[in-house]
Amino acid sequence: MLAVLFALCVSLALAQDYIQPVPDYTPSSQNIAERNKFQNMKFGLFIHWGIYSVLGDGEWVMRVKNIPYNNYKRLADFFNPQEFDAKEWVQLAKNAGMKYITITSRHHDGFSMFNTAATSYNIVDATPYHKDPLMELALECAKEGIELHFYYSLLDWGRQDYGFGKPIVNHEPQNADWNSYIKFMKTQLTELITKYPNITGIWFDGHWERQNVNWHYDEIYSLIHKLSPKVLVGNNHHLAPFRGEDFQMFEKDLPGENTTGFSGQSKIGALPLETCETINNSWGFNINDNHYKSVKQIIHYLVNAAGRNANFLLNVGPMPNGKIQPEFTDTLGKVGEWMKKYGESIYDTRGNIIAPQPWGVVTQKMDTLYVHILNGLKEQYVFIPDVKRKILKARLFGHSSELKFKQQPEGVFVYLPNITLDNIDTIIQLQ
Ligand code: FHN
Repeated sequence: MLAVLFALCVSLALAQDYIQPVPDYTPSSQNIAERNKFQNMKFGLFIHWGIYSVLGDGEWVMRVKNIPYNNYKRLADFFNPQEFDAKEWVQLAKNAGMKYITITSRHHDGFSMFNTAATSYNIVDATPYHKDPLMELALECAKEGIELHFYYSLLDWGRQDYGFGKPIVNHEPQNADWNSYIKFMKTQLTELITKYPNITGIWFDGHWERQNVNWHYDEIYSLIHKLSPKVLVGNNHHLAPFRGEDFQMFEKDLPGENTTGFSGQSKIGALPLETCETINNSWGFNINDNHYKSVKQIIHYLVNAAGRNANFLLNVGPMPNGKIQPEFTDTLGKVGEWMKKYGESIYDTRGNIIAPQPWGVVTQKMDTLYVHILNGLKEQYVFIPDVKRKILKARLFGHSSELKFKQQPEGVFVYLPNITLDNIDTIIQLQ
């Protein structure tokens, strides 16, 4: 984690005002429909899984532990996830109330977790497993109605043509082969989009490592949209969106906040939003990390994101045998129970209708406002400012009896005498 922050600080400090070439872009009607669907899904499972999981020390282990690339590559020999079961992962996501999965197809270590002809450094050719788990996952997702996005790292610590650590001159690394690297990425992205059924998103990461190289987004984004107009392009560059992107993501912070230092320059744009966070403190499997978030913390993150009009992408790092540890599956199951009961106030809603309040947030679907009281109240009423439309009815979610309320030009007071607030979320429905 420290290494990530360090890398980010260095890269931000070195950032120049280089303007990336981006495509002329008018999203197709399929793309607009997919964006809408994406916003309706609200909750997704992020998966960081690669040969690094063998060491149980996170996905940055090669850099953090200074492992030479050629030594690190040997991990492929031990990566044999015999217990991997795509059905189990998809059911886990479904039972948690998640509607999509975003999985690492290739992280910064450059190892491809899918069957690719572009490099033999991939799970089918380089590990004793010899199978393609991403294909199994894609088929299972398609069968179960779960959408699948691929995380794809722009940064590569090992390839010669990327030239990690080489000086950048004229927006290209020196003593590397930048054109070859761009071509390599285009080949892999073509494989991911054309060979795997029903892929609806590419999640780029690593731009921040080289802000002043020419990433050829004009070619890359156009290629993706040409191959499949419905595939949503997002890039975790921690900046305002570039033209050609279809959603904007935030890392370890809600949109508009910057408690972890990733979002200092992430100006919120007009695209659908997503924020990602881990279930403990690590993205990839970390055997030492017991900082498990509670069910309440996760539900609060989800509700707070929805109230700010963002999806929540919650990460787990599966173990090298292909299993997801019980601490995670247990929490996800409990989050799913909550979603079964209260999901109506989250799915298909939109947020940012009313600014977040000290007590919580508001989501909206058609004529209903869902008032989420997350943080307790000082008084026996809740005041919801800026409610423009006439309120006809107020009631506690799941109850038929009506609550007293008073609507004034500045907002609505809903009275809650003798009501014990829920420890997680008290939801009031305003019609
Ligand atoms: O360096 C990566 C990190 O390993 C992880 O993938 C996260 C997920 O948002 N993104 C990068 C840091 O911004």
